[in-house]
Amino acid sequence: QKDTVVDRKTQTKPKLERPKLYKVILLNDDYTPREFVIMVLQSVFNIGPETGYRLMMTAHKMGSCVIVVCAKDIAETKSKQATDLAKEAGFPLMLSTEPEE
Ligand code: NFA
Repeated sequence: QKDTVVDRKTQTKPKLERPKLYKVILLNDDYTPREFVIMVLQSVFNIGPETGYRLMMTAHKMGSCVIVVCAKDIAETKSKQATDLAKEAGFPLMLSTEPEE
């Protein structure tokens, strides 16, 4: 049987579904100290002090703030790590995840 030759121009690229991305959201509360929030952003997300301060203040004023957008498992692991750090220190700080549009 002869090989079928497909013109490169008529070939279609296989379309791979890209995995949905998730937002990690910092939620404001009345009790977690500002400095502690900045420290958690630093240690869990490698976010420096200036950006950390800005994100913390955004959540403080607006009620919540998107910290990072990433794969679902990473988003869930990091939000749990951050929430657990706060829990161990006795603060009610919460981070949640939600899928991007
Ligand atoms: N609202 C907190 C306070 O005034 C600070 C805070 C910011 C907590 C962002 C949680 C998230 N100490």
